[in-house]
Amino acid sequence: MIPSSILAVAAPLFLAFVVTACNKPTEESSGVTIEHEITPHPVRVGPATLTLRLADARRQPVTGASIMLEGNMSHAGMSPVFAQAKETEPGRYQAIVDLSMAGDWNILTHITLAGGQKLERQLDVKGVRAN
Ligand SMILES: [Cu+2]
Repeated sequence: MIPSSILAVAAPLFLAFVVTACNKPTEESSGVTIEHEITPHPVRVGPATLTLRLADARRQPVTGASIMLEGNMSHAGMSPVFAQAKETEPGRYQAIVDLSMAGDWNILTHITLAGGQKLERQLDVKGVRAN
């Protein structure tokens, strides 16, 4: 077991690493599971609704988290799109992300739990269709 004081120090460093090397999938140390769903399906250019469900190791909803989304495309030279998720029911968070171009996107999910712990998760949204 790693003492929690070390995790508290390591978490911000890990966050910085993820932001820099954003193709690495994240491994959670918190036991929090994150399920996601994106609509419409298939995804098209324009506003997409991203729904995230957070549950703890006992499968209870994780409430009171603050979630910021950052959408990036796989090519260089395009500025990211940002969205803040709202908790629509306990443990369920929803955001509208404006996918402004057809192609492959990834959505970096910055999660701050009620206790201050930060998590990162990257979601691939490939093949967004032109309207
Ligand atoms: Cu683009």
